Amino acid sequence: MIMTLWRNARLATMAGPEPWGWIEHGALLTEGDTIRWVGDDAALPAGLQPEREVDLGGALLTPGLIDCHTHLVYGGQRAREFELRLQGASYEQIARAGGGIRSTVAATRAASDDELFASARERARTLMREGVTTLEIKSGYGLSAEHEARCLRIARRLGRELPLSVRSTCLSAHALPPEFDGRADDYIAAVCAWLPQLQAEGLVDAVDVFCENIAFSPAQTRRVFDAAKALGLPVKLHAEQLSDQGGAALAASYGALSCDHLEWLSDEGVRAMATAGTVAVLLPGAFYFLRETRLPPIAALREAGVPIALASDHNPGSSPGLSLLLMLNMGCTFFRLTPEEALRGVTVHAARALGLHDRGTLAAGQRADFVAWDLQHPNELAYWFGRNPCRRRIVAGVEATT
Ligand code: DI6
Ligand code: FE
Repeated sequence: MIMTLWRNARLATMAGPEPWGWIEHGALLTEGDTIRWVGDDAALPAGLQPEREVDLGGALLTPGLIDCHTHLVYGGQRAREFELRLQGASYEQIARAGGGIRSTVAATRAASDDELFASARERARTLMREGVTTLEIKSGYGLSAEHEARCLRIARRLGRELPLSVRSTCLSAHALPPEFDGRADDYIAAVCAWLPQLQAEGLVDAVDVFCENIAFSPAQTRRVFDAAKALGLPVKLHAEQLSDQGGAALAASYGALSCDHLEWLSDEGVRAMATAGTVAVLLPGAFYFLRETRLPPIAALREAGVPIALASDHNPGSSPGLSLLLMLNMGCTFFRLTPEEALRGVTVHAARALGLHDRGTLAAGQRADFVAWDLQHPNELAYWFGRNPCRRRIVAGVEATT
């Protein structure tokens, strides 16, 4: 395996005791797709003999960014709904009137595989251009065995065809499809019944539920989680986005990887997440676009030592943005995260929210996913918005283009 020395860089390794895991005159040695050594540029241990050297010209290097919560595969768009909301309709009203998620389900079912793939690939590329190297993609706009499988296959295909890792999450319990009107429990039974097929086809890395008064109840969430657990699949939850359903504590009792949104999270939910080691995934794009005013309990999460991640939540209804860097900025402006917490939120903690232990820091043994930025200091990642300082993206040790 070829060893490459990437030198003359300033490293925010996000590992070790230093703020940012900082190494001022840094270098990094990769062997194939793995980081072999990270340290001072002048201190490469004798015995490690790189075949190739790349001078990074003093660039800032961070771990590859991880967007740990997206709904990237869908048909159509919902700009008209945005107009209606601007005229006073609420997200909940639109959802209850059969718009919202359901309208995207209709557009998704009507789209061909190639159309769905092409539109999702374009979105993935936009995220990648800003340094994303790992992306989670949820199903949840198919809402039948056939269409959920189709969307998850497209997510897998993106991972095969792009220089990008894709983790796919089954969110079949996202909304009630029209053919199950008034029969939510029957729909949940159907979801639990098709989950083993999706799993057998290798399409599922985790299982998610939208637990909300406009979606599924805690009791229904439990049934989906029981089905996931029976298959050995990890769970995560859209919890406490619009109301406090006690979803976070429920998810934590299943050892959930993450609970996401959390604007209405209670103290009890915070404690349960801390005990279970569940990651809090904050989604400032949805908070912004739905013009929410209630903040997730950041101070309580910090105090309890709950790891905080940030993600785009890209979806056509509540967060149509495609910039993870903007989420760093919003995580700081809206949620008062520090810029260092924000970067942890899209590296180490995002990896953990996906159950991945081989990425998120620059350290020996980790996957060689990293980004070179045209920036002086890592705090600038959360500072600029509408500017893309990403210069090079290295995925599994290979310089990638988008
Ligand atoms: N919460 C959200 O914010 C998105 N899904 C979810 O469970 C919204 C999805 C949509 O409106 O299409
Ligand atoms: Fe979401």
